[in-house]
Amino acid sequence: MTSLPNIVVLTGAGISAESGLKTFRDSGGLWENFPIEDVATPEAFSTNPDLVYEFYNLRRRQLKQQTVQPNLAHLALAELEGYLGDNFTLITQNVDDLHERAGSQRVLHMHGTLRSARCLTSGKAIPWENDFDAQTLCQCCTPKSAMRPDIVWFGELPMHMDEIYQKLSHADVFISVGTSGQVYPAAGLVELANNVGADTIELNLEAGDQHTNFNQSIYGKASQVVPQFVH
Ligand code: BV8
Repeated sequence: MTSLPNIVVLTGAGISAESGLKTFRDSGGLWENFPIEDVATPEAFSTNPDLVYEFYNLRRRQLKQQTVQPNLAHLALAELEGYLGDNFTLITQNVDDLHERAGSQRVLHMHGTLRSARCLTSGKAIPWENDFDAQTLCQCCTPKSAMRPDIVWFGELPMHMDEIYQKLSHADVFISVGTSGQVYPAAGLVELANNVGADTIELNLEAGDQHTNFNQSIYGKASQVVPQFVH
């Protein structure tokens, strides 16, 4: 019986673009109105917490709009997980829940998630659906402590890195979908995959910053190229 390949997939904002969620660096992207240093750093949170809370409250509200639904790329990856089981690993830089809503069971959100908050006392993540701000207190600690968005900001250690490196060390195939490859350590994962001899494939609208590090690249919209590749 032939063994199934170990496939590791990394997704970025481009996979959610056709679902109506802004990317970061395309024209009209998120960072156009909110420069990175103003909203996605611990320093920004300590100097202007209201702006940072509002940036993530705005994106959480957008995510809950009826028009924002998983697209064919999310669905194809959920199908691939169903077929490969434990031989499939999905890593995302995205903080939306579209992979889960498409049926993906195990999603490694290395930059955190919009639909949780983090207690500043215990560091625990708490499911969170609505807006919150500095006055909203955690229900998990006494005395009630403040919370922060459950997001990994620049200068902070991304989540699940031990598991990500462990899965990559056994990868036969590494597929990158919808990322500009500008943010580390996510952008460096393709080189780790190359180092273990994995076949590396870039599925993106255009060549990302890491395109020379991939064995092959297929350019086009994620909702078209991902299902074609998976099927
Ligand atoms: C770390 C928050 C170390 C979540 C994000 C100075 C100080 C400190 C660190 C650094 C520094 N200089 C450099 C660094 C490292 C830094 C970094 O890489 N900076 C870059 C800018 C150079 N990295 C970090 O700080 C990381 N932490 O290094 O910690 C450490 C070590 C030990 C102990 C403690 C600390 C943390 C990085 C995480 C930062 N958080 N966001 C949020 O607000 O959402 S990053 C942000 O960019 C998002 O998370 C996003 O996921 C990520 C990557 O962006 P993409 O997903 O690629 O999106 P983008 O718009 O760029 O590209 C979209 C692509 O899709 C495009 O290519 C487009 O063509 C394509 N596309 C568009 N439409 C479609 C499509 N493709 C297909 N179909 C379509 N329809």
